Amino acid sequence: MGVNDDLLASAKKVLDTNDKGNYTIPAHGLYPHQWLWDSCFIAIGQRHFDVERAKIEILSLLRGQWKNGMLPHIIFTPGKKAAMHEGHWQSWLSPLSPDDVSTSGITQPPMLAEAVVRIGETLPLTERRSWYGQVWPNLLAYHEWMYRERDPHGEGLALQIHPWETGMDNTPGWMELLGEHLLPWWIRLLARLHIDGIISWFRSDTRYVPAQERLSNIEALALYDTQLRLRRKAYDTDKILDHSLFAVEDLAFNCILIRANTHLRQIALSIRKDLPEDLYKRMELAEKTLEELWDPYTEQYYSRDFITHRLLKQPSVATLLPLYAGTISEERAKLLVKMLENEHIFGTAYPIPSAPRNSTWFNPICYWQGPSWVNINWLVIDGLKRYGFDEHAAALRDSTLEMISKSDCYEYFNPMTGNGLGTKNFSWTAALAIDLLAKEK
Ligand code: 2M8
Repeated sequence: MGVNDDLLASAKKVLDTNDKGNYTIPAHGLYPHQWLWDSCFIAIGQRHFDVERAKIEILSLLRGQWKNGMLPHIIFTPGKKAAMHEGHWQSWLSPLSPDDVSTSGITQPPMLAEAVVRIGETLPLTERRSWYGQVWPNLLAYHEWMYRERDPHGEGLALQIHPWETGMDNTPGWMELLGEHLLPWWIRLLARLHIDGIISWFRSDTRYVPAQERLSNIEALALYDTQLRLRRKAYDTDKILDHSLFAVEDLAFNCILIRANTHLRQIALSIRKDLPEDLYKRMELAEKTLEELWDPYTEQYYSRDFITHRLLKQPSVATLLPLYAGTISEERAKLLVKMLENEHIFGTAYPIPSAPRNSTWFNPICYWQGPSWVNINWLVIDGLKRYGFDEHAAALRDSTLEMISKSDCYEYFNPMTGNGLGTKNFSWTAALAIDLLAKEK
């Protein structure tokens, strides 16, 4: 067997191990529930060997949809206690939550349309249309919710109310923002007195993964405190924004949404559905508003504070995701590719570091503050190809596969050495390895 066959076999084994029948958990121990963008990436891999199972992965996400259209970021496996569990979220506090499953009260990057289309690509035309028709009402309701609730001023960008919604939990920009003025006094006091070590006793994530590879105690507390504030408002966006603390327009999230909008339009065309006019307009506006996130001085895109409209100029790998959105000019795409090549920024032995090497935050082993992540690489590879940077895309695909072959399906990787970090047997790494291998043929 060749190296790629070995990788394919071990990746399939990971997905098998994490398969709960109708959905796949990201990993045993640390992540025993169903996560939104994880399942979308998982289905993108599953479609290559069992397209019916891939459909089920997506349909099982839809069982968590709230009455207002929101897709929650977690659907809980009953009775499983982990760092995240149903009692912590209490989604039943909201009348909009689904009746028969417990979920979180926030969303995650909208990868759903991408997964739906990738599954569709593997189906013959008639079956593809019936697949699109099957998920259409839920998909449309999700996008309508996004613009109705998360773009209340009709500006074209969706806002996120918790770092967990962006999927990049402790990315430097969020930690800087929380640290600036959003932390309650008691967390500041713990930090100042250096007694946050006691928090380690209450953390379950560091039982599975070395503490230095996860968020710091203060960062973990900050995220939990932000979550409790959302729970107190029963996850009602209006009430949350009244006393808004964390409210950002995340660059990565909005790039994924713009790409999802493109897919939504194509799906609508293929099954002869009309998009509601208001949604259509919002989707067009989104592409224009993305350009407001461009900073001409540093020549890159950033996330933005929802309230003040200040650009949050703490660079991260999100900087490259406008390539995936696919609506920026070729000129700007070239500038982003230059950053990807630059060895002082993103050009490591095993790219792409989640925080640039020249950032004061860069830490090659800490979660979203330096390690390379396979899902982000996958998004960037897709974007590079669409802008015609085929060689860059192939090089990134090869180094990504090499990193996984070398270390196995870890959650994230040291960008300097390619060593695996976080939890082992991680589903999206496995699923996207399968997808990248399929594209090699
Ligand atoms: C991580 O996030 C969860 C909270 O949602 C956690 O820290 O417990 C992130 O890497 C996120 O992007 C991912 O979806 C999730 C499950 O893999 O884990």
